[in-house]
Amino acid sequence: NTLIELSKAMPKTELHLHIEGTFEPEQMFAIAQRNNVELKYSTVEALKAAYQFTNLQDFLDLYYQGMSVLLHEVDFYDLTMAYLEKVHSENVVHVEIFFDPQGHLSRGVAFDVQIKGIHNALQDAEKKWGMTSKLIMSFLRHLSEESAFETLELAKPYLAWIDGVGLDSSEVGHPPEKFLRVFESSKSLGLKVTAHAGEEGPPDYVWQAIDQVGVERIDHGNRALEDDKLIQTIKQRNLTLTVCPLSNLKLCVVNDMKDHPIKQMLALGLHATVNSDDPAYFGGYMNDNYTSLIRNTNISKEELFQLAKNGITGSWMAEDTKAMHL
Ligand code: ES4
Ligand code: ZN
Repeated sequence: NTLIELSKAMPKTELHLHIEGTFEPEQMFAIAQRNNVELKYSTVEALKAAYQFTNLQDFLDLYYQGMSVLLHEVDFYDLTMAYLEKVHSENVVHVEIFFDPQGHLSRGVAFDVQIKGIHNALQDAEKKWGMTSKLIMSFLRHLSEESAFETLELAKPYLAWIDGVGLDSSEVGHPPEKFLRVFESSKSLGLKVTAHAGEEGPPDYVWQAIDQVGVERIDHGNRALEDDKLIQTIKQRNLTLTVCPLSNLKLCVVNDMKDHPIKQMLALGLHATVNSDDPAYFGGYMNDNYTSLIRNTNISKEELFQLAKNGITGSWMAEDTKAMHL
């Protein structure tokens, strides 16, 4: 299939990627062993067999378990470098990755341990391959505003390494407005702002993200399509949607890849992009996401190019760097 070959060869960006969601079972067992940590599953096969989710929470329960073997700086380095090597081989030239500091702080792993490991891997990828990156610290929305503020405080010595803040974890019941003040403080520190919205949560959460929080991007945004006025507003404000096809399928945000709304988003003039979210859990990395769209929808070459272009324009690269890629 020439479209598949084309999508593999295109230079791509990844704008929605949780580094803890790149934890492949084999690597998880290897790090568990060297850290003398016991996993709830005794084999790689048993763990993989548990990757059958019907919603976001099913997945998150396993995701938090999986990351519990990460203890030392080298663990964060190895995790990040394995991901970067993988996507370098897929012609990804720029990545903007989330990490969840609170998922590690709660287990006694210090902020500096986490960020040093991740940052050093990002730096090495730039030295080795010229792959550029941004790092986004994400607040866990099922935790309190106070906990998010404590996390922001811990990040202050590392602001030179952090480009923005995000909002992830269990969406329903934890609207963006819960974190309005944390996002205001983040912005005043010079951080960019994005949030997961409209993955499982209603269009109103997307409205809150854009009108109250003032996000520069929307992560997922699928349910924005239920509200015509919201669609027009997202379009008028040139907001990028970081869409995650295989994630949507695995978490039952869509029932069939044939019904994936990404072509509809493009037709509406929305700036949709293709991303892998948590590739180790959702059945594929960047190229697998494109391949699945090509196999299951009648997506055209022009649409594939548009998605890749949107990944450049919607990134947080400097404007002159974007121009170089376009
Ligand atoms: C996530 Cl797919 C998704 N949604 C919300 N929070 C997350 N954390 C990691 N992956
Ligand atoms: Zn996500």
